[in-house]
Amino acid sequence: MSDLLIEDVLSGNPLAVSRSLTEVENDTAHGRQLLDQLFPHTGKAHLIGITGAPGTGKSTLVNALVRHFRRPPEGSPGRRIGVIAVDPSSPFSGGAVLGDRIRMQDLAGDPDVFIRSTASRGALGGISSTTSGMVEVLDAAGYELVIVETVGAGQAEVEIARLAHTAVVIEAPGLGDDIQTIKAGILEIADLLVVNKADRPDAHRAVRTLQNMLELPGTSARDRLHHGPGAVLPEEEQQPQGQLPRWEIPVLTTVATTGEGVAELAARIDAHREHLQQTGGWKRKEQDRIKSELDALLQRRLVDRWKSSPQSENYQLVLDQLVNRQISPQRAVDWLVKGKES
Ligand SMILES: Nc1nc2c(ncn2[C@@H]2O[C@H](COP(=O)(O)OP(=O)(O)OP(=O)(O)O)[C@@H](O)[C@H]2O)c(=O)[nH]1
Ligand SMILES: [Mg+2]
Repeated sequence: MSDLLIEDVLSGNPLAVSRSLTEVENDTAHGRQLLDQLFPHTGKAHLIGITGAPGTGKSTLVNALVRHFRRPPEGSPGRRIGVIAVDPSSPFSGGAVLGDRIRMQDLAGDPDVFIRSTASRGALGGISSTTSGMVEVLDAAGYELVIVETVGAGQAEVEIARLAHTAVVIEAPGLGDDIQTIKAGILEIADLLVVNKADRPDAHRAVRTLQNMLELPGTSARDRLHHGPGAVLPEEEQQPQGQLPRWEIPVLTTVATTGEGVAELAARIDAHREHLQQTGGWKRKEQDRIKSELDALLQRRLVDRWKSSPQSENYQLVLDQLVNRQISPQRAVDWLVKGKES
């Protein structure tokens, strides 16, 4: 495949970007080759993960955020924004695919906004590695903000949000005290918490529940928070000697359908980027992300290699023996990797 396409991707040509995303999404040989060539040009974009339970208003909020970022204050240039919406394969949210398209349609005419839906594959690791590849394409193509929307339903989706520089967890009122994010464990990864649908009467309760949860001992949110949101601290406590300032996880409210609270959310997202850059967190997150991508690719490559080895044919036999307790798990793995007589 031609160098021309690489040049076109790097200059942000929407057609070239779109074609590259398709190659990467399908994990073709050409897609892998593209990623090889694009990788040196990545590392510039601010990656924002938006996650939360189905139907909390993530897509509507992403839409509102993109509009906000595209209407910058007088005198400053608007930022180029890429969005990847990872559609859940779960039948409960099956209708969301069409919904996302419709809601995001009004941004379609803007050449500096690129929106792509991708199907989640259900295979563990599958979503994460193709999604990070797709993020790399948008990053190399010069999109300064790359937003990834995932449903906080499973480990893989949580992983995607964790890999973003800024993880935004969306909640909606109506769940009472039984906030769904606890179950999925996604609260722990939040850099920002948002109660969307704040036009609903019980929104304040959701806010209070989240604030209380941030105070709970033993959660990583608490470790990072230390003091309740909005607490005014004496100067030296805010920044103990030799220690970097702590990020206080805010609990924000939005009404995605009207845009209320969206400017504040956008400002906090920018503030989080500045915080990361000032404290070295940006670099650390980059390293984590690259390491995690390497590990995932390594695992996949090794498993693929094993699958084409003669030993892999024994899998069912070994599994049967293992289930019948005729061999131990350790012996089973030895057999599958090295052969029976090992
Ligand atoms: N009242 C109210 N409704 C909202 C608000 N934000 C979104 N909605 C509605 O909530 C529904 C779900 O919104 P989506 O944006 O599709 O939610 P989502 O989280 O992306 O959904 P999935 O992708 O299926 O998980 C839609 O009918 C929206 O119009 C809000 O702030 N207030
Ligand atoms: Mg959605």
